Amino acid sequence: MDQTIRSNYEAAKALYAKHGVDVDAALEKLSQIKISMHCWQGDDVRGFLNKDQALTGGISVTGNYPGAAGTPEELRSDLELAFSLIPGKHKLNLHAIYVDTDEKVELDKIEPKHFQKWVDWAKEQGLGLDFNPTCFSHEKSKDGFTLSHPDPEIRQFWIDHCKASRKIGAYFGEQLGQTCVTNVWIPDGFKDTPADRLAPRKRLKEALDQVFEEELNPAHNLDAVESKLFGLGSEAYVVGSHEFYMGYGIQNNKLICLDAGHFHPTEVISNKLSAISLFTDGILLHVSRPMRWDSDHVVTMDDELIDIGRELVRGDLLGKTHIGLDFFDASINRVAAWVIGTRNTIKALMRALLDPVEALRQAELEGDYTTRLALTEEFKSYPFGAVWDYYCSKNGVPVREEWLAEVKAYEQAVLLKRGEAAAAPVEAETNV
Ligand code: RNT
Ligand code: ZN
Repeated sequence: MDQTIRSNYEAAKALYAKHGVDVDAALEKLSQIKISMHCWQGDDVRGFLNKDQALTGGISVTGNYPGAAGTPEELRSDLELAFSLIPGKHKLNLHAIYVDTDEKVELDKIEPKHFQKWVDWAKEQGLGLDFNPTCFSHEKSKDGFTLSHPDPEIRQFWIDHCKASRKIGAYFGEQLGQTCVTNVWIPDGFKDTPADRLAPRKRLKEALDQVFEEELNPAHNLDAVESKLFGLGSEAYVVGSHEFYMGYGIQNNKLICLDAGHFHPTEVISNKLSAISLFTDGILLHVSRPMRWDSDHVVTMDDELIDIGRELVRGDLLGKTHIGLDFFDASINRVAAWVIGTRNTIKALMRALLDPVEALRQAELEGDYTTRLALTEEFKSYPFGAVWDYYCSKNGVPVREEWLAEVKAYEQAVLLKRGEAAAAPVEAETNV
């Protein structure tokens, strides 16, 4: 290891030690945390099932940066580069539309075999897998409803799809020896004020009961449900609201998924973790960055990311929280987007692990809020960068912005040779 990196680390360690922070122990803890990196940043949420289907469901990718992955092989190649630039061993989060098969298969008929190539690859790469049914970008979701659709036949199609997805999740978990989280998110909702808010929620509740009817081994698969406040085209009403899934999750022992972009603009998920943790066995996070709406920008080191890390560490919630990422930006290099967002998430957790939590807690208990504020503010300029450089170097990944040169070289050698970008113009749809 570079001598400067090591000596900077030793100096930083001594500073943190003064406040009782054991930096080596913090890094050991950090190395145990797996981030579930989402595959869909690599191809603008297109997938390989119905490649001509436009992205629907009230989510949107803007930008036309060249080089989006067009095949599973291309996506895996991009992912391999991204993972090689991120310290630690992590997970990949797949969506059902990312099937890798020559067979023409419908969503309600997907089976583990259609994902075998992903499983083989994950084994080879030492990665875990998570999964999601894809209840959007499909002929049968075109009027904006899936599991809560008034037509029982359409509803059944989506129920069958979600059931099939859970089995795939369980297969991933069993094959890879680590639990797969299968997360159900549906876009269902109304653009304008509904006449009946209750009926769709009743239908959704009943549909979910059917989806989750079969008991699966929790060591292989855990189910999660993801709420939302509004989407494009479902501004007035979303069937699967926060209250709906908080109730459903607690009553039925499902993980509640909190997506950072799915609440009112000034509402933060960091402040929800301690409360929800008291009533559930586990939580799933979709770490994202909303900008004025659920825009799914690449995660940056902003106050909310730091606060999410702090809450997980201070509430001792790391053991029961599954940390997934959820952003999609087609206006920058997509591999870089993964690297920036994932490195930031890990770095924010590291910062939280380096906080003088005991000293802060003590000050708070004594009513010494002056010390609490003073320490908090001074720690913002403590040399966590030296610790991060050491951690990257120790894990054999590029230090600081050195990773960018690798991404740029890959862009020249591979991405720019791929032709047209995947994202279709969406201006007409995004006038919000
Ligand atoms: C949509 C949800 C959902 C999706 C992914 C692609 O608002 O956040 O998690 O982003 O399933
Ligand atoms: Zn999400």
